[in-house]
Amino acid sequence: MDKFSLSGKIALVTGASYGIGYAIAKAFSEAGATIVFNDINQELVDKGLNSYKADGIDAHGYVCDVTDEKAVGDFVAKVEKEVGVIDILVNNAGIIKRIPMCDMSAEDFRKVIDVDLNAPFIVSKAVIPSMIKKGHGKIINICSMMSELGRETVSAYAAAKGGLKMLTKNIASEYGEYNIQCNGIGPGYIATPQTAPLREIQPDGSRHPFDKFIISKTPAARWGDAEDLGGPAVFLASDASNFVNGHILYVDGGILAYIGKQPQ
Ligand code: NAP
Ligand code: GCO
Repeated sequence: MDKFSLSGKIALVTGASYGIGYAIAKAFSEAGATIVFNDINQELVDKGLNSYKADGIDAHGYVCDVTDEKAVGDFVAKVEKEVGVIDILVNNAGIIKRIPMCDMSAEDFRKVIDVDLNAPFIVSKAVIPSMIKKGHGKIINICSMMSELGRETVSAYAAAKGGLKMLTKNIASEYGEYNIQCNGIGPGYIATPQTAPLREIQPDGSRHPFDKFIISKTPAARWGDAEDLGGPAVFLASDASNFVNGHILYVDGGILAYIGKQPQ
């Protein structure tokens, strides 16, 4: 079982003050890793540090906008000086803008692409050289159901997450010979702040229509919890997955396998 241990490893999880990133970082810590995370402002980093401390985790938090290539380069250099070379990178930071495509501005479209696709490229590019020197590395890109499926109002997000699936495969192809494995995790519908608008209780006290829709489309008949992603992430970050490369592991309760429950 030592193959699943992350002892002695330094893991960077981007955008991990809360949500899925936080849950993955917590699972990594429980597997022995040293946790480094960033968020977009000091308030969020402080919030994250307090949460990690409350969970008994001595995390290292930094302010960094993952879309800013120079800031990311400076951030990674600072981490390497203050903590050590990054062994595991999780490109988790992400945004979504739910707008019908023909109503969406090019600026909004570009912003989603910038955070959800360009940033994983920027951060991966910043950490790979040291992974090559060290002789190993793990990169995990947080993809989505929208890496495979479309739906109304998420054109930019789906384009970004579809692109992230192929960036994952390309990093795997280009850097596999250096013992760097790059894989993706495709969460299903997870109960986090990002999906809170889709689960809001209606004025009459009923569940949100989209909430009921997702329950009908998920064999597990529930939304995922961020903690459901911890184990799969530890697997992809550990030596247990050293021959897994370019794979997108869907952690979705079975959504992609299921046509959906017949309406009653
Ligand atoms: P979330 O609750 O919105 O958290 C995203 C985190 O990323 C926030 O801390 C956010 O900071 C940070 N962030 C955003 N832009 C950033 C930037 N430019 N630089 C640094 N940090 C930035 O989202 P989540 O639900 O935990 O999702 C995390 C990842 O999983 C995202 O990539 C998302 O697309 C993906 N995902 C989510 C679901 C789901 O159902 N929740 C399913 C599949 C995939 P702010 O608070 O300032 O925005
Ligand atoms: C949406 C949701 C989804 C989830 C996730 C599903 O509006 O459809 O936000 O996109 O965030 O990506 O895997």
